[in-house]
Amino acid sequence: MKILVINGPNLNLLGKREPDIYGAVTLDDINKRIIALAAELNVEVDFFQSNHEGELVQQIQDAMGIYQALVINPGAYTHTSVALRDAISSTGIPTVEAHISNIYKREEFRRHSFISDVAAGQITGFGPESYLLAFRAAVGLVTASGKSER
Ligand code: CA2
Repeated sequence: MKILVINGPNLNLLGKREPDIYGAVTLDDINKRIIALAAELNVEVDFFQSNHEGELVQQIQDAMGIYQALVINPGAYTHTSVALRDAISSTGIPTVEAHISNIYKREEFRRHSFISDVAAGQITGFGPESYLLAFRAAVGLVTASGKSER
């Protein structure tokens, strides 16, 4: 089983700016934790981060036939991107949406996600742990679908 973890704009700054909102843990630290979890669960994992909407769309398209599930934190594109939504929806790859902060406890504009109703589910507000919960959920989805050997 192969799972791709995708991060959108500005998430490369984690641990380097605004630690009061997003914490002191870097994206590299989070990815190391995910690698450890993937080893424990005996699945493969790759990572992709981009600040560019089109690159994120392309990566989702390129994931078809390679990855059985996606974990995505679309960053601010969560609240703006019909293109990302359409990419997830049209590829049909089971996707778990993850957010570090609780998007429902912040500004009103963060309360709407263009991704949530094309994702299998959403995990929001658990800090870096959101990624690990989302990863476990993604593995569970693939296992339940019986497609882990493809
Ligand atoms: O809580 C999340 O994971 C978000 O997806 C993070 C996005 C925000 O626009 C979403 O509403 C919720 C922002 C990511 C920005 O990351 C930064 C990290 C460090 C310093 C500055 C920005």
